[in-house]
Amino acid sequence: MEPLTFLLVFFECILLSTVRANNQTELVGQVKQLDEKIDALRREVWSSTRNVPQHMRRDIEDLKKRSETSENTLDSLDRKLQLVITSLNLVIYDLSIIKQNVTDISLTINTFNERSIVKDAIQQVFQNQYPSNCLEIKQKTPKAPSAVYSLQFKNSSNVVLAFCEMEYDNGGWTVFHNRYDGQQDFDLDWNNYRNGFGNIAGEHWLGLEKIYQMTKGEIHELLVDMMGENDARAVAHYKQFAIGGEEEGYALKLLADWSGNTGDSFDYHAGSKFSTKDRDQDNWAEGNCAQSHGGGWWYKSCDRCNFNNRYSPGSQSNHLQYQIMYWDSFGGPLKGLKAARMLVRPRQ
Ligand SMILES: [Ca+2]
Repeated sequence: MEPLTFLLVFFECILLSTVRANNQTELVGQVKQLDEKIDALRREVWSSTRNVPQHMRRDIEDLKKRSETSENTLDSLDRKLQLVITSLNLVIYDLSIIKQNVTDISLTINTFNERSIVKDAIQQVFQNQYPSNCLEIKQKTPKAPSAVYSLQFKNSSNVVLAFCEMEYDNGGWTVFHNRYDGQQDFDLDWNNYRNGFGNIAGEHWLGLEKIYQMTKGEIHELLVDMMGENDARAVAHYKQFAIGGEEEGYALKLLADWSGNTGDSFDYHAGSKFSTKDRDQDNWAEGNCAQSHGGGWWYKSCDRCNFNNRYSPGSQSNHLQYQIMYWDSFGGPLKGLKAARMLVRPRQ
């Protein structure tokens, strides 16, 4: 390198380092100024905070306390509101029950009114004469409900009470046997079976004489209605049914044209006289079926069905075979029926 060039480079280096040194000094100065300004601001803020007036501090404290009190009050109100909501729910529930009760009462009143209207209509229709059977009531007043009615059988001066079934199979049926809870004793004598016993509106036997009076003038149909295990229902329907008078031993003198959803276990008894424990009219020469089996029935030697024996629903032990209310082709003699009815209606 030439001496001149060397000198130029030397001075350039000195110049550059001088500029750099001046810039650093300037920056340090600026930072210092900023620090001072920050310190001044801090002092100012501190001074402002300390200079908050005393009365304002009390107000702030007071506001704080009020806020806490308000929160407590709100919590208390919330709990009370929950109690009110719970009470309201209970009231709503009670109201729903009351509403249901009012509906029930209203329905009962309507039914009662309807029955009164129907009873009035029946009286007007028969003009103070008694209907001769339930079918006549049903035909003249189709809305007649199932209930107990006064009847006067044809060619008879006696007025009797009987229960009319007005819904099943178009109604018009007179019930002469009804059993469903075992309250009524059926192990009774001849006079009871002839005249009838029990509560006409509940468990009862209408009476052989009445069945005879009903069925002697015109051919009736017979409906046997049974309920077995698990409320299974079975019916046996005979288009022709009649019994003889007392001098004929109230014999089952007409039983024909069977139909139904179970077998015909009554046919075995067709033609048999009625027997009770004090009147043996059965075909068993050595004994009395009614004494051996229970209540009165159209025993032969002895039975394939019996609705007047002991009331004992469900499966039985062997010693009660044939001793219970049963139907041979609907459960057999070891299975007690839960309920049974026998109903008659003039054949149309
Ligand atoms: Ca006998």
